[in-house]
Amino acid sequence: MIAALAGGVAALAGGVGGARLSRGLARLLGDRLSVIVNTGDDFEHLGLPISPDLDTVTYTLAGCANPETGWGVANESWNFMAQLRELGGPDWFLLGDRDLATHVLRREWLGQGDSLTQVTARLCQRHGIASRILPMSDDIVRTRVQTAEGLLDFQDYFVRRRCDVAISGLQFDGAREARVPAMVTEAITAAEAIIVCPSNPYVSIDPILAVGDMQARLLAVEVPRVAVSPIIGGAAVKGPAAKMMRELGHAPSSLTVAEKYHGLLHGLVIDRADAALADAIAATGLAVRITDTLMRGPEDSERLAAEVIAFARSLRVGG
Ligand code: FO1
Repeated sequence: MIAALAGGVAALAGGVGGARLSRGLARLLGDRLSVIVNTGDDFEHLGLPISPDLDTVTYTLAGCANPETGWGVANESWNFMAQLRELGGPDWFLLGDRDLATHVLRREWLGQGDSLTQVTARLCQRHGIASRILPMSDDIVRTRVQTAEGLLDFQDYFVRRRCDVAISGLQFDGAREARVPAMVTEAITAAEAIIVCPSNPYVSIDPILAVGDMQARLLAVEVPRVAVSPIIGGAAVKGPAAKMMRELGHAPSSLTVAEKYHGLLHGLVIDRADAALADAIAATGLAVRITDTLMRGPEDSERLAAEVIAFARSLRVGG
């Protein structure tokens, strides 16, 4: 644990890269970390409320995430899927037996009147997680992908279609009317730094920024706001971020990430492989920190988290 940043850190995250940096931040900050998580990927499947990014962050912080996929639970068994298949049920979205318990409990607790924030807090408590994992909203927001074949629901595009169709845009249905939960507002207000994790800027971070007055709230606090680029050497560490950049007319690079976050950030952490872009990124007005950003295991996560915190603390903001 480090004594710096006593007021805490608010991190914005979605997906595996976001979860892995959150893991490092959690190891350093414990209950002084709040992770604000994308719920635009959430959907209802087989009558169950699935929150993939919340669960990925929760399992990763609990140390029980599947290390190969990044999502789902380690040492999973697949009896439910095997039986579902045998009975002719939809088998394109894989729900492991252990993971299934999370979705069933979420259904139960939401049905009893708990908010998604409360459900997530209960799951965190049972996993022994000291950090706060906070859905970006308790209201329903759904990411939809604009393609030549029409509008696709996010999981339809991402999992069923394996991103096999070019995208022309994204929309976050319900985001404008959605409210920022009180606990998210408190986390942002108390934070001594805002950290945007190396998540996909288009489908993980943009939905968070689109919720109600989230962006205004983030901009209102005079603390350093830094991001870690999810792009290394022109490629995404995981997922379709680089492909999306190309399809949306941008070169897949950390410079594109810098331009995408223009106005939101004070600094960007990039990988050594992209050191040649540092001057161009600095010219956009951002401070730049160069380091190894690939996170293979918990030690990498912690080292990168410590660097990101030190970088944020080195930046003078406001006043
Ligand atoms: N991703 C896949 O590529 N295939 C799956 O079958 C799949 C199942 C799944 C189940 C639970 C869960 O929490 C996540 C799951 N994911 C799966 C990952 C997930 O849908 C995406 O990685 C995120 O939505 C993008 O961040």
